[in-house]
Amino acid sequence: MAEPTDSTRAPPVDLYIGLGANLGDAADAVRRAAARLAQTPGILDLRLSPLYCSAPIDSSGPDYVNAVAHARTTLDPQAVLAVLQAIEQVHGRERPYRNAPRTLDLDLLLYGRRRVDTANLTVPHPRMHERAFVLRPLADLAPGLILAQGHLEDLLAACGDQAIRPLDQPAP
Ligand code: A4P
Ligand code: MG
Repeated sequence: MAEPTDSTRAPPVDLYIGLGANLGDAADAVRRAAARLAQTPGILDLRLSPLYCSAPIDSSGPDYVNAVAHARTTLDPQAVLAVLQAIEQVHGRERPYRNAPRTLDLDLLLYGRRRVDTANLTVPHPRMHERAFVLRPLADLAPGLILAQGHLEDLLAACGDQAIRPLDQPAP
């Protein structure tokens, strides 16, 4: 069968991915995961936010390193999830229990304006709007973004009790 022409292919979709780690060299894991994502066919023009240090939310262990990446993608949401899980595996991710400390966690936050609700994938990520460790780096990449729950900056202001600081800023 003939390859579809470019005009039959869907245009790339804006993709936001949350990156987090709190075991081992977490900053290195986040940077290397972003580099792997950037090299993945179908993931285009990847930009990584600054890295942040954040206290665990509903989780345990050391502080997390968190960031958000923006890219454009020609992959469908399930294919993106498969890419994220493959990269987590390369980084030795284990899942002893929910919200356990982790060498690397990659979450599909937003896939354009698409909503996905299947057994293994919910998009937008159902908890992103209440977490400073997602909203703060997201605001660096997409200031003024409007989520279903409201304006990004308003949602971030509502998370004022969650401790987060730029990674290069010493702890108070
Ligand atoms: N899954 C469904 N939707 C998605 C999605 N949009 N992106 C499924 C990625 N995965 C999605 O994920 C469990 C299942 O969720 C997967 O099999 C996938 O099919 P997981 O990564 O194995 O488990 P998890 O990370 O322990 O659970 P979950 O629900 O992803 O946890 P959260 O809500 O993401 O929270 N505190 C700080 N400071 N920084 C953090 O990064 N992260 C968490 C994890 C908690 N506290 C944190 C941080
Ligand atoms: Mg996860």
